[in-house]
Amino acid sequence: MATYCRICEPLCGLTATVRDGELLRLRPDPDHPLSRGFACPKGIAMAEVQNDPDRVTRPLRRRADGGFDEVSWDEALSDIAARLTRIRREHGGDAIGCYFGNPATFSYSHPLWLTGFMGALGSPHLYSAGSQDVNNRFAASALLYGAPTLVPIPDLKRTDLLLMIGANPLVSHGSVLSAPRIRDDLAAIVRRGGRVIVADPRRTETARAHEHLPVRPDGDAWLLLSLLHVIFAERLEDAAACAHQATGLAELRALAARFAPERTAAHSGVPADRARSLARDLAAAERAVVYGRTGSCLGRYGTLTAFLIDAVTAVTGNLDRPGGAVFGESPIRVDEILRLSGRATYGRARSRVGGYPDILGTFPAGVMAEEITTPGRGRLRALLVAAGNPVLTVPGSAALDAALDRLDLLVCVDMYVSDTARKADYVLPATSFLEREDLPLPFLQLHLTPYVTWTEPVVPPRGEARQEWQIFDELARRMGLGVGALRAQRLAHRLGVRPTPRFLADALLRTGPYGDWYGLRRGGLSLKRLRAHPHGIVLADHQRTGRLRRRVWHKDRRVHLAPPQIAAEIDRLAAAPEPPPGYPLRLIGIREQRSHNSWMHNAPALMRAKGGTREQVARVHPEDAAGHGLQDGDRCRISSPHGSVELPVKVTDEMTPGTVAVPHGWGHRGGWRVANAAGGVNVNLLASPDPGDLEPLAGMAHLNGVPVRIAPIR
Ligand SMILES: Nc1nc2c(c(=O)[nH]1)N[C@H]1C(S)=C(S)[C@@H](COP(=O)(O)OP(=O)(O)OC[C@H]3O[C@@H](n4cnc5c(=O)[nH]c(N)nc54)[C@H](O)[C@@H]3O)O[C@H]1N2
Ligand SMILES: Nc1nc2c(c(=O)[nH]1)N[C@H]1C(S)=C(S)[C@@H](COP(=O)(O)OP(=O)(O)OC[C@H]3O[C@@H](n4cnc5c(=O)[nH]c(N)nc54)[C@H](O)[C@@H]3O)O[C@H]1N2
Ligand code: SF4
Ligand SMILES: [Mo]
Repeated sequence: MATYCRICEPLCGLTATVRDGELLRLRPDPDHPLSRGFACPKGIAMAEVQNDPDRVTRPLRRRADGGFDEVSWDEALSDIAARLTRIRREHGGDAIGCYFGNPATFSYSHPLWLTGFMGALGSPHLYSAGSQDVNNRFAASALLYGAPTLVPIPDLKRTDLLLMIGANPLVSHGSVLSAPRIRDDLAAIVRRGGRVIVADPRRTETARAHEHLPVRPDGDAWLLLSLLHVIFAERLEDAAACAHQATGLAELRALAARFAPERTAAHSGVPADRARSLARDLAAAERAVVYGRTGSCLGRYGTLTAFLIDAVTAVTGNLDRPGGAVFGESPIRVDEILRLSGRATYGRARSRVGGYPDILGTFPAGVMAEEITTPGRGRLRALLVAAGNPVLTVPGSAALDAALDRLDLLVCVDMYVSDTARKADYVLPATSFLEREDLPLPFLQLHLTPYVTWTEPVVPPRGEARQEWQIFDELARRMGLGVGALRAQRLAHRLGVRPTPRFLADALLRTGPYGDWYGLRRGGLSLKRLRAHPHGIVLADHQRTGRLRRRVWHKDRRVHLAPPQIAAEIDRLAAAPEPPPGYPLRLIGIREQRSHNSWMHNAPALMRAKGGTREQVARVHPEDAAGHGLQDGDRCRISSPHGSVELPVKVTDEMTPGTVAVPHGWGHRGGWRVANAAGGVNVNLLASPDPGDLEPLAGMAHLNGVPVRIAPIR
């Protein structure tokens, strides 16, 4: 049976073999038009997650001794609804919060119902993994285009020069971009005579396959400003494109004036001559594009960096052009729906702790701990965590771990007793993606090749697992709340008008840009038509270009290249304080082929290694190892001003000197036995728990470029 993988963004086609309602195996789908028989080891190993004996399959209630009892759904939901209702009555809806993790975004129904539920409570306490990931990108788009949801993708199939900043798609398979054959797409650029330049502090898998540009962690804004400096100083900008598309060019030119490559080299790690030639190459290329991902997001200047990435693309005349950065169009107008329902916001509200601007209605997860511990009106007293494991993924997570004990109620909706769910009053069993119908809603406009698909569940839910939307719907019903984005919807919901997600999906497809308009347009999209195409439908060869004016939300329909927030960030960058003394090295993250954030370490197929089990290691450059008396395989202690962790060292010249890489999502203490046995540490203990240390424009966690020191353990 054909379905698609919902672990990461390529959404590869999978073929599921099912017997008597049980999943026997998953294989790559050779008939999927985009992945064409590709799937990575994680996708295949999802079969082990599906059938994992450690999966939670009945609601669990925590006992005083820390263990869990199985209870019925009715018992669990009645008690949770009663306790939430009491908290709401005594303290208001704004005492109840929700954190949704990365897997939530791969379900079309989960985020809709979750945000509808929070809307009904009128609570601002909505948090997500976005502040450890991509919220800076949305903030930059809000400033550039007036639309936080308008995120360009690199047109890999037609570009001649790709500058990639802080991404490793040969391992991550691409992010904020759906391109299941990205390895081939990158190779094809070079085959056409083009170039792929990978700016990264580590000589990654992607860098090894292409041109590596070694950089210093957290130095990308310096590098990008130096590129702008050269482009402007040498009059290389595409003046016609800028005059047509943008405002603020003269101001941007003035802002970049103080960032000559000779001055930025020490911060970016890129020698001046190399920055100069890179700027000239970007300007000279017929079709060029800059693309950045998590490595460019999780420093101290993430929004500025994301902004400058698009600014370089725009100034060289490559925005909204074939082979440049293009704005994908979705068969469901997600951005318009968010706008109409008042959810496409940036900075409409401010967090109670830290005063951070909201991004699409969410606040930074880095303030959650203090929102729980800070007294006063709006204190967070009850938290629902859905498809997230924040105890391992937010910065300075020891503070959150401790704060969770101060909650009146913690409910986790998960497939496992995760390291967070371990602390929950209730753990509610969620279906896996193989047990639910789906549509890749938020990814539709990020497809390199315009594409749409629908899948039915391939197996029935294990045990008593339920879909998240059903859980939120039922909780709302028991609390007498109406779920919905709009007031009228909520009222209708309370009166019993409860459209299913499937009904909504069909209506949105049919009335979307490719829709059948209920028969008015022959051959148009509907759920019925999609169901007749189990491998999905390719809608066009390329995303459309030349439509920027229609897509930009600023009133003047232009790209704003020099908003005051960005000018202020550039001042902050230029005045950057010295790092704390005694921490000479910089810590960065690393993703591995067989890990997926914190939740796939219980699949035995992903944990096997030559002669034993995989383990988490710190990668260190030979010079740094020698300087600290460390040899390959030694155990070391890595310390920051906020904490310390101990793990083995791998000495490798793929690191740049002065930089240490440690993967996140290890150090398990949940109900997943294989994962617990794998050992390792929670590297986010080294990041700052202080809300004051978040990036100002998007509340991004500072997880890359963290000052650390390293010492052998004798
Ligand atoms: N140091 C450092 N930290 C990082 C990062 C980094 O690069 N460096 N990266 C960050 C990034 S990009 C991200 S996205 C975050 C992720 O942060 P989180 O989203 O908080 O963590 P995950 O590890 O994705 O945990 C997902 C949880 O959802 C459960 N789950 C899986 N599928 C489903 C489902 O279908 N339904 C439900 N209800 N539950 C499900 C899993 O069992 C797991 O407990 O981590 C961030 N943290
Ligand atoms: N196998 C696997 N695949 C995944 C995931 C996973 O956990 N495992 N997670 C998924 C998720 S949630 C996401 S968001 C995507 C992320 O997708 P990517 O961002 O492509 O993934 P990373 O491997 O984290 O790549 C970030 C790169 O930035 C580099 N880097 C670190 N700091 C800096 C810096 O300051 N400047 C620059 N220029 N580079 C820096 C790192 O060395 C690393 O190579 O991957 C997804 N795919
Ligand atoms: S790359 Fe792997 S995990 Fe990601 S969607 Fe494809 S098969 Fe799934
Ligand atoms: Mo992510």
